[in-house]
Amino acid sequence: MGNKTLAIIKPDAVKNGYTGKIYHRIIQSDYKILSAKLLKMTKAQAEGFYSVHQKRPFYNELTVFMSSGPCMVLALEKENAVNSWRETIGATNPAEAADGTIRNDFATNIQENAVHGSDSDENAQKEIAFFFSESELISTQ
Ligand code: IDP
Ligand code: MG
Repeated sequence: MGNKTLAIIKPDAVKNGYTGKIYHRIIQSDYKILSAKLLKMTKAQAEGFYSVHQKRPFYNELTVFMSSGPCMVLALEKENAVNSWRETIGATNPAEAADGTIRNDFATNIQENAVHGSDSDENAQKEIAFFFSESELISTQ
């Protein structure tokens, strides 16, 4: 059993029709999908999810964007899941994301950057609990 991380296929990627492609990459990169669901966050939910960024100048714009349309949230498991997933997605700014990363291939700009990834095991646990109950973390593999 590996560590867990929270991934989100953000509203820009869903709207642009990349959900299937990104889901496929996740499977190809050997993550176990413990759970996945499509949802549309309210503004308040997006504010809660990104509360660590509330002092940042982009906080309002970011939470408007994250509540602007459906996204897919996924609980992933893999050895070293947090760092591994951050490598798979690439840098926050797609202009700086390495070739072959999800953000390089599918992001629009630094805000609408296709996917989310947790930044530590501790935050991964909190973020997974934000969207999933224990009984939803099941895995198909
Ligand atoms: P991360 O998603 O790579 O962990 P964070 O710094 O945690 O990046 O920022 C959270 C999210 O806020 C980013 O994924 C992006 O959507 C948005 N964001 C980060 N920096 C900027 C910025 O300078 N302008 C607009 N949006 C930003
Ligand atoms: Mg972050």
